[in-house]
Formats: sequence, structure tokens, C-alpha cells
Amino acid sequence: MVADIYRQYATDPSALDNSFGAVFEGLEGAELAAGARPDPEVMDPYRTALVLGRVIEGYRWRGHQNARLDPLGLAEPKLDADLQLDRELLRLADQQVAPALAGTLGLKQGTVPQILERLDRIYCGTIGFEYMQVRDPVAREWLRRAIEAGPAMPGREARRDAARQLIRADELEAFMHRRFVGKKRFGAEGCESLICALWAVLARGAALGVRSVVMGGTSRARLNQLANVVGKPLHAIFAEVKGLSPVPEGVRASGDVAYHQGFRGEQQVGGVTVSIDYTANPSHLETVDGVAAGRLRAMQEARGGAGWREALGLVVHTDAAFAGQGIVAEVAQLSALRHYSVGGTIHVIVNNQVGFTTDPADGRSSAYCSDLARAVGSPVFHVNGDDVDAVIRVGQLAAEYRQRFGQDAIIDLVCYRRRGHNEMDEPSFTQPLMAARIAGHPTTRRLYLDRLAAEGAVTAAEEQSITAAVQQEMSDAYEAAQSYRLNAMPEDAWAASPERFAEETAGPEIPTGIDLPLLQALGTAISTAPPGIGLNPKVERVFAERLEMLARKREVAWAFAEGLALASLASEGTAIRFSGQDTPRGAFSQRHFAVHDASSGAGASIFANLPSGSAACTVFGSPLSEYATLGFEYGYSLEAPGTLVLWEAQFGDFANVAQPVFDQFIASGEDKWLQQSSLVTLLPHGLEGQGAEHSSGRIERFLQLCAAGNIMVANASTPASYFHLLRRQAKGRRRPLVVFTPKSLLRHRFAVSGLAEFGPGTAFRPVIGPQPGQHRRLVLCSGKLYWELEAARQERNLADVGLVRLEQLYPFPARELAAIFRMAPGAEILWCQEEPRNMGAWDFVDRRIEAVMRASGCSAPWPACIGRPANPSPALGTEKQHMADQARLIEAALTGPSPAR
Ligand SMILES: Cc1ncc(C[n+]2csc(CCOP(=O)(O)OP(=O)(O)O)c2C)c(N)n1
Repeated sequence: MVADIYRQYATDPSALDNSFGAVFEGLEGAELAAGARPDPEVMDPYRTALVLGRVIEGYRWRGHQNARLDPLGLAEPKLDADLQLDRELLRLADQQVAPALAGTLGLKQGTVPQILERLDRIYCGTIGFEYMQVRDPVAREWLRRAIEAGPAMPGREARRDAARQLIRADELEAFMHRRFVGKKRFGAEGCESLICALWAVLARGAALGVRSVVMGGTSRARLNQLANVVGKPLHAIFAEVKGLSPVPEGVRASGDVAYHQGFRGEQQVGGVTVSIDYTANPSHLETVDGVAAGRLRAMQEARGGAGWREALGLVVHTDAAFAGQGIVAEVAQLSALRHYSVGGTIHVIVNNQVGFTTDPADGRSSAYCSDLARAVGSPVFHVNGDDVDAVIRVGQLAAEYRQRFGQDAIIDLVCYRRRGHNEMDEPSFTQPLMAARIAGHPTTRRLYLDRLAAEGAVTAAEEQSITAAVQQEMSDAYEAAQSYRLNAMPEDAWAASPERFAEETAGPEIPTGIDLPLLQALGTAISTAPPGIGLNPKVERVFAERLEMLARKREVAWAFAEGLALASLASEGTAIRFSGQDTPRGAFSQRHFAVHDASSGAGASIFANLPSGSAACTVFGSPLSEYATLGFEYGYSLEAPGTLVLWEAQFGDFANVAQPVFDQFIASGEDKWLQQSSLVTLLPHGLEGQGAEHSSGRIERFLQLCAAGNIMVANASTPASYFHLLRRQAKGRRRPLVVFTPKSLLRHRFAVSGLAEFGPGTAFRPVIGPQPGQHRRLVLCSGKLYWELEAARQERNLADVGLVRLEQLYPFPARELAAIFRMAPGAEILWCQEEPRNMGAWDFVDRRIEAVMRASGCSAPWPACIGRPANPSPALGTEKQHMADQARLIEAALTGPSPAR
């Protein structure tokens, strides 16, 4: 047949499909150069070796396309067309011996058919190995050898363990299906061998040094993993599925559904204890990926240098989500970066070949759901979920690869979904053929246990006795669940604290000033070029100015106050981890926390000069990601209570790219899962004529998230205020802080602070003002606008107008504001904001100001808002329009008539 095709090609190549041309051209290259046409009937040793070499390489690259991966047999494996052609050519050489090439496959010598048979067995069985994209040649070669050494059958004990795991997984779903009728659980029916995959990773990982595992995952098969891998007690799971509260008595928190809960458990694995920490997550698929990685990184750092080998990341995904959600790519990009790397994560994709009701053909453009991982050169092991021995093998291989090379490995567990998307759903509405095939398909347990029974590895009687014991255990747990209640929270937990619901107080005042000689010493250290660094002359000038600030020749500006806050905290033992896009220099060239030698380009941190014994102060630039990096920092903050973690958006606008992290984790993580974070989010904010974007950090959105004292929201107006805010954050109870930070104020002539404002006895003041005097009108505002109002007030000499700055918006500083109102009981109260009225803080502060007025006996009418008219975009498009608008706003606030209420 090939000879016929070749003859046709030799006479008229255009009559054939292009792919034939490519094959024959490659084959002929050398011969054509010599002016000869090969005779396809003759496969001499040279040509055989040439084609065979190509075939072997082809199998390594693309053999997986012909692997039998689908347990349902619906997806047809297909050998790559080029490979198919080459195989046809080799039929002409079928009796020749090709010893050299056989050697590369671990055969001493072999005929062409023997080699092809071996290639088929290795690459086209129930595992599809995709690894040629691995960029490290040593790692790739190691994989090749491991793969081509042939399928090592799991040992007898490993298989018996897998049998027990499958029985447990299967029985748990069956039990819950019977006992919790009508409850969603996103069951594991069809992907039970996931439990075997996870155990294979744990077992091999533990043998290679893993002692702690951070897991992430979705709802799919979550309860099964929690029970059968992490070791969450069955009675606790059953209680939650029944709808009993997952939070301890006395704690007012919302809790969450059972299939979102995390759990920290311990398992004995091959004689060692491994702690397994499943990260709580919301419905938002894949959002947890960054969070889990951040937690793991913090744990690894706490363990020191070899931390990555001892603490493993194991994340369970699902096929449609892995292919569709962009955060998967963002997290993959973090995997090899020095400030984010966790020494490789093992990703297991539960590929049930459908996303809710969507077929893969409508769910992705890539061939595999895992293809994104190839972009960063991760190996992918596709495996037929019904072949449990193969599943164990890839679990082991992935663990070995990760422990050896510190890089990600992906397991694509091809399986199916026996029921609908959840237990109330009907799969035959949308996937009738698949549903029918599944209905007639035996369970993975049945297939595996029958196989083991036939081999005498686990008898039917043994299966029965394991099943009976598991069923008894479940019945007992079900009974125990009726009266189950979580233990009380530790006392220092914010959720259990009385202040938690005290929304209308700014919180206890925490002294955060420091001795001036110390401040000067620290300030000098961070204004001095690190050893070996010749500064850029402009940076040198910045540092010289900072030294003048310390010598009181000028007042302290914003970025220096920030540096002093971080340096002082580090010197007191609080580690700092501060990241964002271009953060070390500062997007506005304000910081220069990292400096570069002007001739060699070498970089260094100014915090390297801090006194020995100081905690680490790490300031670094993040990749251009918000969603994954914010999730990562949040995760890190959960596990590192001794570190102040700060994340900065380049402009506040961009925070909404990470919206699920704010909504689902930062604002509500403690309320749902009782997990605490003191993460600081910095959002440059302010309308300055830069257009619709680069203007607003969307204060209104963060204020809308505020309840029950969950987070703090601040908009400091001076460098000292910001300094105290950051220092307070490291010392108070743990809860997230969102700070709207300045842009033009960074270099504002008056927005500076005297050294005394940082000194002993000083602290963060949630409300500042007003100026002394008899006030006819009090204008309340926040942040940068104060300076514009104040400049105009002074210019017009408006002594009867007082400006009151709310440095903290939430928790609302009611007590502090009341004290001010009591001093001017008849004054008209206005709220002034530069944002349009449908944005900014107005809707949030309106009723709160009113309540404070009522409580403090003010006789004035209720507050009114001076702001821009409601608008779809946060700011106008041109600087000119902005300036005119801003002038009108200031005028209205200071001298305008009382607005209608
Ligand atoms: C970010 C996000 N978008 C949409 C959804 C709604 N949703 C829940 S499950 C699902 C399909 C998931 O399919 P797949 O990833 O294959 O997982 P499976 O449920 O099949 O295990 C969708 C669209 C969601 N939970 N999260």
C-alpha cells in the first residue's frame, strides 16, 4: 500500500494529501540530494534506521494519542497520521534487526515488529505519557527511562490497599445516596479511582520525604477525599451534610456547605505520619489554586531550606474548569518563580469528560483539558481511570518526578460521571448516549476487584468482609452525627471575639509610635546604598532627601514613611512580604526599596541594611497577574501569622481582576471557614484627570463587603497616618486590611509628616480634625481630597468651615466622630467625595453619620453629599474636564449653599 502511495507521489505529488509529502520528503532528503529516488520496495538498514528512529521519537511525542484512555470507550484513540504512515513503511522492513535503536527502548536487540510492539505497549496502553515538552533535559531523560523501563506493576500490598480504598470510596457514595436523599454532594461515582491516585501520590511522596501536604480542590468528590484521604471523621461529614452547623457553639459565623469545607488531618503512610491540609474553597472553580499554593509556600518557608521536599502541594481539578478558567494559566506561571515556587505541585484532573452539561467539543479548543500545563513544560500523564494499576503507577511516577526535580506534574484521570452534575440532576437530558453507556458500565470497584479475585490477590470473601466493616462504620458514624458539635474555638480567634460585631467602633487604640533615635537609625539604614551597589544619581538624591527628613531638615514623605513602617516592624521581629507589579521601585518611582548598581545592574534590597536579628523584609515584583497573586498572598497570610503580608494593585482599578479572591476569601473566609488573615491590600486611588481608568479603587465595593467587623478599610491622608496603620496591622487582631493609597500625594508639598508624628505615644487616629475654630459647617472627607479642600479653605480664609478626615472607613469610627460632633452641635454636616455619587463611600457613610449625629445630639439636618453626579465610569476622560469638575466640587463643599436633602 505504501509502495502504491509512493509511486503516486513520485509521479504527481500534488495529487496527494500534504501529510504524505512531508513523510516522503523527510525520508528522501539524503537520497534526493544524491540525485536518486528511493525505491519504496527496498528498506535497506539505513532507511529502516531512519524511519524507525523517527517512529520511536514520534511515539514519545505523540503515542499518547493512541492510548486507550476512555473507560467508556466513546472516544476513539487514533494514531497520529505521520506515525501511521511511518509504521506502514516499516512493514516493508519487518524482519530486519535494529539492535542500536532497540537498545534505546531497553531491549537488548529486536526486530522492527518487536520494537513496534514494545512502543505500543509503553505508549498506547491505558496511560498516555505526554512529557517531551519538559524543558530540563535531565528531567526529560529521567522520565523517558522511567516510562520505557516498562509498566512496573504495583506491589501486592499496594493493590490490596487500592482495593480497600475503592471499596470505601464506593460504599461512602452509596451510603450517602441512600441516607441523604435530595442533598447535593457532587459525588465521586465514576471517579472513585481518584482516591487511589491520591494515595499513590501520598505513599510514594512519604517514602521520599513528604511529611505535610496542602491540598486544594473543588466540590467534585470532595466529601470522599475528606473522608478517605484527609481523615475527616465520618460523623463530622455526615453532620454537615445533614445541615448541622459547622461552627462551634457560641460562634456567630455563617459556616459553609459540607463540600466547601477544608480540614486538617493526619494519616499514617508507610510508617510515617503525614499531615494533610485540605484548603477550604468556594464554588468558584479554580480560585483556590493560588490560595493553596500560597499556604504551602508559607509552610515550606517555616520548615527552612528543604521545606519543599517535605511539604507537597496536591491540587484536584476538574476537566472543564482546568481548561476554561484563566487562573489555571496564572498559577502555572507562578510555579517556577523564585518568590512563588513551591517545588512543584501535583495536579490531578478529574476528567469526567463533561462540564455540567457541556461536552468537551464546546468546552475547549485544545485537544486535552490539560494542555495549558504544557505551556510551562510540565509532564502530563493521562490515565484510564478504570485501570487502577495504571492509576497507581502514574500517582507514583508523578510523586517521584516532583520529589526529584521540584516541578509540577499533571495527572489527567480520564473517568466519567455516573450521575448528573449533582445528585438532583439528570444526565440523559444532555448526554443521552454517554448516560446510556454509563448505565451499562460496571463500576471501577467491580472491575478491579473482579480482576484481583481472578488473580487471587483479594478474594470475594475478603471483599465482603471489608464491605461489611465499612458499612458498619458508616452506620455508627451516622448515629454519632446526630449529636455531633464542633469543639469551642480558641479564645484568640476573631470570630469568637466580642469586638467582632462591634462595627461602629474603630477598634482599640494600639500604640505604634517608636523612639526617634531608633527611627533615625532604621531610616539611615534604609537610605544607604546596600554594600557593593553604586546608586543611580537620581536614586542617590532620593536617599539624600530621606536622610534630610531624618535630620528634620524636611518632613517625611509617603514612601519613606512606608519604608520606616516596614523596617521598624522587621526590626521588632515581624517578617514582611510585600509584592505587586513593579512594587520594589514603585509604579510611581516613589519607593526605590530595591536598587540596582548603575554599572553592573546587580540588584539589592535597601532592607538588607537592617540590623542583624531583624526579621526578613522581602519586597518583590509580581508577575502581571492579580487573580492568582492575590490568592497566593492571601493563602500565605493564613499560614504565616508572624508575617505582615502586603499585596499592591498597580492601580486600584485592577483589583477587580481578582474579585473572587476579595469576595470569596478576604471578605468572607473567616465567616465561612473561621480562617484568619491579616493581609494588607494596597489600592492606589484618586481622581486626578487620568481618565476612566487609573482613577478609582472602587471604595464602594469594598465597603459593601463590610459586615460584622470582617475587614478594615482605610484611606489615610498623611504619611504618619499610613505608618501607624501598617504598624497597627501587625499588632492587632488578625483581619484583612484594605488601604486606598495615594498617587499625587506621594510628592505633595503639604502631605508630609513631622518626625514627632512617628514618635513615642503616637498611634493611628481613625478620624483627624477639624481645624480649631467655631464651625458653621463641617465637611467630612477621606484621603487625598482633604488636601485639595484644605488648600482652598486656606486660600479663601474660611475659618468657619472645618474639615474632618475619616482615615478609617470601616469599622466605622463612630466614637471618634461623635466627639467631634459634640464640639460643634449646630454645624451643618456635609460629606464630600470626589467620586460620582453612585460610587465612593457616600452610600455607606450616609446612615452611619446620621446615627452618630443622632447619638451626639446634633440639631443640624441630616448629612448631604457633595460629589460628582452618578455616572457609569468612575472618572471623566480628559484632564481639562476633570479639573473644572473638581474646582466646582471644592467650591460647593466649602462655600456652596446647603444642598437639598
Ligand atoms: C468560576 C465558576 N464558574 C461557573 C461555575 C458553575 N459551575 C459549577 S460546576 C460547573 C461545571 C464544571 O465542570 P467540570 O470542571 O468538568 O467539573 P465536573 O463538575 O464535571 O466534575 C460549572 C459551570 C463555577 N462553579 N465556578
